[in-house]
Amino acid sequence: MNTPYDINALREDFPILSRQVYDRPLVYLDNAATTQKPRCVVDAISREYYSVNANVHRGIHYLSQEATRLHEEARETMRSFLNAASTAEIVFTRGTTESINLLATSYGETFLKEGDEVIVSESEHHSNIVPWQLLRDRKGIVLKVIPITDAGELDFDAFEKLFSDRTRLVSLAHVSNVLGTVNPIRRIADMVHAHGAHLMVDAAQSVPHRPVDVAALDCDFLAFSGHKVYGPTGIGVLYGREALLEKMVPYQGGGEMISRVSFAHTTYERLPYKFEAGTPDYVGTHALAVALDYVNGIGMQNIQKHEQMLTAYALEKLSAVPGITIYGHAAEREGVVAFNIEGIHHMDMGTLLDRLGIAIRTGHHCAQPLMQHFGVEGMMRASFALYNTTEEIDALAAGLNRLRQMF
Ligand code: 7TS
Repeated sequence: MNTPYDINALREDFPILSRQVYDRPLVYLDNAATTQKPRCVVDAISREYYSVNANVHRGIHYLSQEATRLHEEARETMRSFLNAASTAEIVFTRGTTESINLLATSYGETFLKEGDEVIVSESEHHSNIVPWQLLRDRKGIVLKVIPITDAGELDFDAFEKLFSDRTRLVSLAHVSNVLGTVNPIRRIADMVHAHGAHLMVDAAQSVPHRPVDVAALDCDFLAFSGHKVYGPTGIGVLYGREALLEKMVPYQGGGEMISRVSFAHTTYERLPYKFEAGTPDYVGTHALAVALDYVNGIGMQNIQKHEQMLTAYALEKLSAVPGITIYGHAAEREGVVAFNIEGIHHMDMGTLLDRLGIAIRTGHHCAQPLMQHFGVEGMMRASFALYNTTEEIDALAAGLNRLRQMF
């Protein structure tokens, strides 16, 4: 296998990859759901709990100051990772879902009136659909939907026609969690800005797989989850342009986000703290920074090259499985391959593959409108990470062939 790094050495960093399930070596191909964690990330978590732990931003004592330093250094790591202009633009959240809910609530409350329009696409994850529907119920906004082509790409002619003088925000995935399609965000940002609207990017499936630079993309907001990029669960980021975040009302109220409180009047903290009510997951932020340093150590370009090779290999191998339908064939895609096999329910196949030690995702992938587009209830999905190998894809293809003959 021609990889830009020593994959066997690197797999050693992930202890879980050498465990067995059902007495078979684990083949973990469910990375779009969550990635496994390198030892350095798990160690950072235990090290902080064992030797640093104290609440941040409030203690005069040594431990609190050290925990605060790790937490704020982590914010700088996120800023640099995304190439944001300032740490004021990096809001810590629980993950992509919370980031989008924060945006829908705060942006919606601040900028949107009844009849204003938000545009999403047919291939969004539910977390980039439902928060906007909740906002529609609260404020009477209009939600418009960009259709996709059968290749799984945005239909740009239809997209252009959706804009009106009431369009305020477009919210789109950078990479589809089902089809792997990469949306041309820079081109979209130019379109959106030409119409005087703002662009939110759901980068849950791009940040783990390709360099993401908010300045180069020229997006106004961007969200990602730590657990999909080798970091811990329960921590994520909302990036927002400072000038917009500055105007937006807070999402939640409580400690940390205030400047002065009295019963008559409360003033809010400066950015980004205005959006971070309550004790933050300061261990999670530090561990996520360690994960991003780990990724940077390998090199995002190297990871992307390796995963592109795996994706091409998987598309070739899986295409040869009789009766297979692979969904989407976008010109630019990341390491996600969704498929069905004629006559076999995706859940049955997933259950049997699991018995062979092969972990894939089955079901609607939190994208039911996309399932409706393809006229299916669900799909199987294999998704790759920096530690996957062509041998694991061979195991998947062999498993599919073997099980298909059984049915
Ligand atoms: N947006 C996209 C594009 C996603 O793929 C996911 C999670 C989310 C948002 C939500 O992220 P969370 O960390 O807040 O849950 N996607 C998947 C998946 O494809 N399988 O499991 C979770």
